[in-house]
Amino acid sequence: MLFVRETNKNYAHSKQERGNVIQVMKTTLSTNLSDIEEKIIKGQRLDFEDGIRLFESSDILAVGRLANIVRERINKNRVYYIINRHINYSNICKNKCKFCAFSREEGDDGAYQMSIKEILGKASQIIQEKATELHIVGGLHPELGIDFYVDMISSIHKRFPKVHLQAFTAVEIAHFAEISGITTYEILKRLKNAGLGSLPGGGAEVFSTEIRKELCPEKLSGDEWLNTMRIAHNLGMKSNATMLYGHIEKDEDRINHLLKLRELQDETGGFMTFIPLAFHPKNTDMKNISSSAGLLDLKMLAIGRLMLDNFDHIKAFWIMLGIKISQISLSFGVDDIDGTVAEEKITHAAGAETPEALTVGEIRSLIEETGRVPVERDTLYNHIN
Ligand code: V47
Ligand code: SF4
Repeated sequence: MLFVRETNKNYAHSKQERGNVIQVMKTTLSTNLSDIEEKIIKGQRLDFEDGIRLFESSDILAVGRLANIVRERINKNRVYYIINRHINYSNICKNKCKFCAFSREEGDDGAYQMSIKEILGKASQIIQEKATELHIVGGLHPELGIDFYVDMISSIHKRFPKVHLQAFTAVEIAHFAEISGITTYEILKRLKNAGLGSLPGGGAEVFSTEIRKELCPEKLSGDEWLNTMRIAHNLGMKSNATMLYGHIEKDEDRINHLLKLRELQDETGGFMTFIPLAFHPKNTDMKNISSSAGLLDLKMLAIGRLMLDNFDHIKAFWIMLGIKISQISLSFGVDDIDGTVAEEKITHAAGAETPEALTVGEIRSLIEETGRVPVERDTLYNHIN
């Protein structure tokens, strides 16, 4: 409730003021973006150079207004949210990504691995919350093979057959294949048969080989991430896509990342939503880098909307962006604000100051204050009620 009072104070004081903001947005398109605007209005695809120019533009309202055209063309005035629960089942990880404050070695202080019984205990809270999705991700355990993960998914699926299980990033899937000595295709088929519904978008980071070498050399390559998603899509499973930004990447790395996602989407059509993830430096090996500023957050979302013309949805993950930027992003290309989340460990280990959960009432209020219409969805974007 505190949150609702605070947003009432800070944003969208009256319809008149909201109208003024919209008017400013309509009249500030700088002429050097007018050819890009023309392409957008005609529904033409933007290229690498267009993307770079959008990043270089200091006219954030113009970039936002362009993204808003596409956003309203695809999703009208709707803002999607989901009642979900995150379960980060273990922080034990054999990798040491420089940007990660979550992972621990086995036996370290604070290292944990939930048993299937504990995971079922966490999952059972969805009943009173009326959640439709469990979002399950964790570290790369150096010993556990695929049987543990198949058992995890089938136990949850048997107990809660109506709940959609969105679990395991492409990084975890590739790790299960390696440690179990079977193909990625076999891993995904076994998990799908056990009840896995879709894959979350994590682990993509930035596809650039140089940046991965610097930040996460042990992690699968960008092409391997994309290929894991290709296999999942070909098996009939949908997935999300992310990009970690606000660290050492440059504009060209961001645009190349988006173009690779767009290319795979042209091929498979299996991505549901793009989620730019704002780097949180606290407690990581990169704590000298400052957190991304609001301007970059809004640009990432808006340019994601403009470049990914074949993605239906752009999500602001409020846990990482903060509630205020997430609310404003609804005029900068975003049509999805994730969900109630309830317990998130990865960003909070890296210093996120957001709460670990929002109530449905809080989510709906923050959407309604922007003049948009909140729509509860399930994982696959079917409308609920
Ligand atoms: O894979 C790790 C990133 C991801 C940090 O698919 C960090 O709907 C910021 O993928 N600062 C996990 N990010 C979270 C994720 C996700 C979140 C919400 C929704 C969806 C979805 C996916 O978080 C990791 C990594 O890329 N990450 N450390 C950090 N310090
Ligand atoms: Fe492990 Fe994922 Fe953290 Fe990298 S980002 S250290 S793979 S938990």
